[in-house]
Amino acid sequence: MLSYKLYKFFLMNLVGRIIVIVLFMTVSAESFAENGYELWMRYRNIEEKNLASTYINSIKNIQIDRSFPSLKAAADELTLALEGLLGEVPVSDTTLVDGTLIIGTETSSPMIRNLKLSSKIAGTGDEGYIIQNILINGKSCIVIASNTEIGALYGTFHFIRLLQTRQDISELNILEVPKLKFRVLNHWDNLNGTVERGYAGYSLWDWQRLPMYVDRRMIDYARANASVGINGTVLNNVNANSKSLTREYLIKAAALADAFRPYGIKVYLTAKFSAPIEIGGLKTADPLDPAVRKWWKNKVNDIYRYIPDFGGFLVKANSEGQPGPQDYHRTHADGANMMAEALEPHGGIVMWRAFVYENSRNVDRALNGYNEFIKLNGKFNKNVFVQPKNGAIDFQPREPFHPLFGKMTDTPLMMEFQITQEYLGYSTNLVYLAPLFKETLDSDTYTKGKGTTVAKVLEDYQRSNGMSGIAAVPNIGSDINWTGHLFGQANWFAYGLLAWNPQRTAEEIADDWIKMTFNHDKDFINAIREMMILSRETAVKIRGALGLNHIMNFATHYGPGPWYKDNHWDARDYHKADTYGLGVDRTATGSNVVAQYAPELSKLFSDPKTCPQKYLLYFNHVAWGYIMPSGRTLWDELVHQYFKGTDEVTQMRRIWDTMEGKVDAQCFNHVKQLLKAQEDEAIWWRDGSVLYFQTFSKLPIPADLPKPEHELNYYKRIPFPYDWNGIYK
Ligand code: GCV
Repeated sequence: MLSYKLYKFFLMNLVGRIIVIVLFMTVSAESFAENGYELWMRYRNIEEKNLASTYINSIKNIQIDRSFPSLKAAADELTLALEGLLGEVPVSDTTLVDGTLIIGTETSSPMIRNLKLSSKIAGTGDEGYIIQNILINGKSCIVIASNTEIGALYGTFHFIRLLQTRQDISELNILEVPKLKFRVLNHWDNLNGTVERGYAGYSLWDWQRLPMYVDRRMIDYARANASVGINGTVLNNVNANSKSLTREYLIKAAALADAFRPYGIKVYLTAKFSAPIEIGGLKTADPLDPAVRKWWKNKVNDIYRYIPDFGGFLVKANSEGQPGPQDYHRTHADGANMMAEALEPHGGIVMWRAFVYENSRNVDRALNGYNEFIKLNGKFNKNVFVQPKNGAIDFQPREPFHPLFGKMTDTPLMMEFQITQEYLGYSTNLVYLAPLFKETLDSDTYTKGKGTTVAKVLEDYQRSNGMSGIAAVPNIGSDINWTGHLFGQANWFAYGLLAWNPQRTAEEIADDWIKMTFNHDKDFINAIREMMILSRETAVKIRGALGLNHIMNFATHYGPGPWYKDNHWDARDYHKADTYGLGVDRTATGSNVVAQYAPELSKLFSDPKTCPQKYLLYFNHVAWGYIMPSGRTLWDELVHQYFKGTDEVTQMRRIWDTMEGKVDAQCFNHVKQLLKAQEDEAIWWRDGSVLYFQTFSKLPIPADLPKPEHELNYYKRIPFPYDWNGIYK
């Protein structure tokens, strides 16, 4: 009754109508508050008037042939970007004026053909491009040219980035070629819509409504990836479901492939090794069985009928309960080659994961991947990548590089990073991962002498084996801001740019991301960059100081758990705390992981005096009283690291608090709340871990540091409500 009265009042009464309008405007303003959906493709008006008019004068006419799908995508993106950044969209006709932007290939653009740039464009390969200021018939033009349409799209995104980051565009002479050929995202999305280790909602793929309905979000996903050069996506979880290879799901995957194609993104699927049994009706999945081989051939032929440019398979075999060739006493190479042979005629590849370990407390897990695969070096088909994680354990906050890098001389390795923060506080924590990626990529393997960095090893496979690649498990989900934490977007962005060029620095990538996501205020950029760069070291101090790792709560991978144990797993195997000291002896007197590295490194890692402090406890069991480079004992240093880490989170929170008003209020509050949670959790990690390790060291907390507020049991009992295993297993 009341609502009817109100309704009548609003409709009949002039004042009421005004109230309705004001209410509507308020609600609209609220709904237009920034929610992070645009990612770094946030094209806001350039406020610096002079710069904006310089850009407007330099881009008056766009010449691009929209009949090519990727060029149409480039034109659409430019329209969106220029409308947002400059407030107007240039004309698009064939007249040549000062400020003509010409985009395309020698095939799509007669103008580019006439410019005689062939020799320069030839050097850009299949995906690269040039961006250049050129005087054509006395007119100042900008040319984005490439061998392929996708190269031109990448060049267009690069050009837009120049505008977004306010670069001078009057003397451009850019030539870009990706350093790695396959730049892939390995989604861990399940067919039921959940995402393994995904902390940004549910899967993006709407299996129920595909292929009839392809959400606009699929295009935005493709735009985001193309903008940073990602060219492949594995749609489903490595803990695979054979159903994804059935006709029903292939049709759905094909619809996604169609949507992604103009953006240069190929679709890949995970292949469950036992699929011939589960969906093929065979009695075995033995890779040497002719019927099984035939089944895979037919299945692959079928896939290519639906997806003509299908990328290939990603396989997790004989790992964590997944089936594999060893079930039939065959090798990983036997399994991979069977699939590779089926894919080869179509140009597809196999990405065979090296994440295998014996689930036994008697064997150091760090040894397994190397031992299993080194003996198969050179035994794989030419279209097979072996894919190790960046470290030998499991996407830890810090690990030394996987010892296979540099050692698999005859089989190409494809790096696997993790963008989703499985061990880094999910999407609650702000941890900028570019420094982690860089640390691995820049690590010197010494395998072909000093300077044989992991990045170089990856890149060199292009020359030696004709293929090179990198993959990462993304942090993307159905959350409105895609990644759960707004700053998680920076990790997706950074991965893409580093996959394109591992030489880029974490700092310059952070700068670009901040400018594209937030604003151009110098103080803001400096402070936020500093906070981002610091964030990874901070996370390490709290979750894996001095080379510790895998000491989280095992059930959830969230929160501290150096005390954790169940029937199969004991955190003590990963830290080996005892009354003598701390750390895992992986030298010759221990599990001898050091022997898997080049002699230079093996020697370095084996001696606590020469072992880099960041890997000290990964390779050595060190006495509590050992004097560290700081002059403190190991015990005091460890406790100091924990306290420094939590202080740094507080510092991050305070930096952000000063940014109120400099970023959109909704974004500000989102990050503010999460940083507070991060601070509380850091204290949980710190106090719980310090008190636990103290039960072994029996030493007091250094006098200059405060004592934990509670007893050890308090920290052990803190529940974590989101029990991942309970929900999804
Ligand atoms: C996809 C870790 C994770 C698993 C993941 C596995 C893998 O063990 O906890 O969720 O499974 O790595 O990379 O295969």
